Amino acid sequence: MNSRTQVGIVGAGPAGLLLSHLLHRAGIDSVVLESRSRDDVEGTIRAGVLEQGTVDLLKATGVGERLQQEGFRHEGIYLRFDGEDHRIDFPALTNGKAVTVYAQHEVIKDLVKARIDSGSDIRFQVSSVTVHDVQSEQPSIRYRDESGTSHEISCDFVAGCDGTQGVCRPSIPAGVLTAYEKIYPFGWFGILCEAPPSSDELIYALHDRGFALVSTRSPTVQRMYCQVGPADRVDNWSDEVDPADRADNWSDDRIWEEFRLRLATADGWVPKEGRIFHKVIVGMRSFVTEPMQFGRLFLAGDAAHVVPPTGAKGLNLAVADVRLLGEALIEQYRTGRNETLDAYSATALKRIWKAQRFSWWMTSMLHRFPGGDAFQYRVQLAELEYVTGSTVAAAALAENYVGLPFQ
Ligand code: RFL
Ligand code: PHB
Repeated sequence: MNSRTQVGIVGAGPAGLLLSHLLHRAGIDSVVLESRSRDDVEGTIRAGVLEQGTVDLLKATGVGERLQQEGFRHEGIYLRFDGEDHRIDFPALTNGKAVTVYAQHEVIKDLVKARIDSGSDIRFQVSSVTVHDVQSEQPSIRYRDESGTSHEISCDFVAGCDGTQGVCRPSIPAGVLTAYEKIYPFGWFGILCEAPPSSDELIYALHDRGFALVSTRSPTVQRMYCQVGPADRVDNWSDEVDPADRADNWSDDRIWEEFRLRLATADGWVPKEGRIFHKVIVGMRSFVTEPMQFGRLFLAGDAAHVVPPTGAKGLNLAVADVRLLGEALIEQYRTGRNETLDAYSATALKRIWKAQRFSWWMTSMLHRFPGGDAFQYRVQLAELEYVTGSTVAAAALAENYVGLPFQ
């Protein structure tokens, strides 16, 4: 079955859905193809921290209502080391900016609803997606629907928003892209539990036993992570590792014991415990592919780059990419001019590399590295002392955490 649209979008994650939304507002048609079901897409637990610019964009484009009601504005984070907290005050250091804690799957629900309410075309549970003729004026996407029927959509442009395991990037011929990658020798063990918040703001802790993070989702659901070693990971790096094989390594008692140890303070802080209902092990890597374009195929979000989660940047980068790509496509349709679209990759990569640097730096400062190098650990502690003791150093962290300007 053949059909036509203006922009064919592969992937209904934050990048694909938001791009479709931005294009729709400018009167441009798109079709979003997603391999998973709507329930799956809306139920995947991932990010939680939205930059100021992400929040402003979602609100300004009419998908920020629930975010405004249910999201939590956080005006700082704590860096905890040597058993003491040191607060980074975002508004004071960034001219009033802050972040909002609002789960990624809630952003997804808001975007899917907006797309469906406006009658737009999202096709879930598709398979065998392939992209064709992206170097011509008339690219196309082929796929099979849930019943196995083959479809072909011809379009003007294709947006590869299909994440780390997608098909768009691998469809680009060998030799066109350059990949830059760094794999870290540890992962994060993440939990969700039913408990009240342990802290009013996120706590990023460095302890002799490794990193720990106290985050939150709501007054009744908390998100916490701790660094785990290579022994807890599978051999190959993977985005999300099903912890089933290692769940026996991590009983609930062991998890709470580890959090109590790593987060201990001189004045006896302990996390508020509750039933753990979700466990995941997340691999840690930095990855960038350049350029983010091949002919009329444009890559955005995790399809083009990945950051370790320590800087809370992945979702925010996906949003920044499609903001830029959306503007460039809108300009192309309105004026027929290609300059902004041709500059998409170079413009996006400037900010992406800065977010890569920040995520790598936060990761390097806050984790124990295997090998037990005592010198490196002392330098990390000195860096934390410096960042929390110097206003300019604290401002550099705050400026990056709340999000660098879009352009
Ligand atoms: P996604 O969200 O992976 O969406 C891609 C979509 O494409 C679909 N897909 C296909 N569809 C059709 N055909 C194919 N062949 C397909 N292949 C794939 C997939 O099913 C999926 O629905 O990519 P996108 O849109 O680029 O968004 C990226 C973000 O999801 C990601 O960067 C963040 O979750 C990263 N991240 C965080 N980012 C933040 O900004 N702040 C945070 O606090 C934060 N915390 C995190 C995180 C990621 C984590 N994990 C689990 C990796 C915490 C964690 C634990
Ligand atoms: C989260 O709440 O999932 C979260 C928060 C901060 C991070 C990473 C993940 O840096």
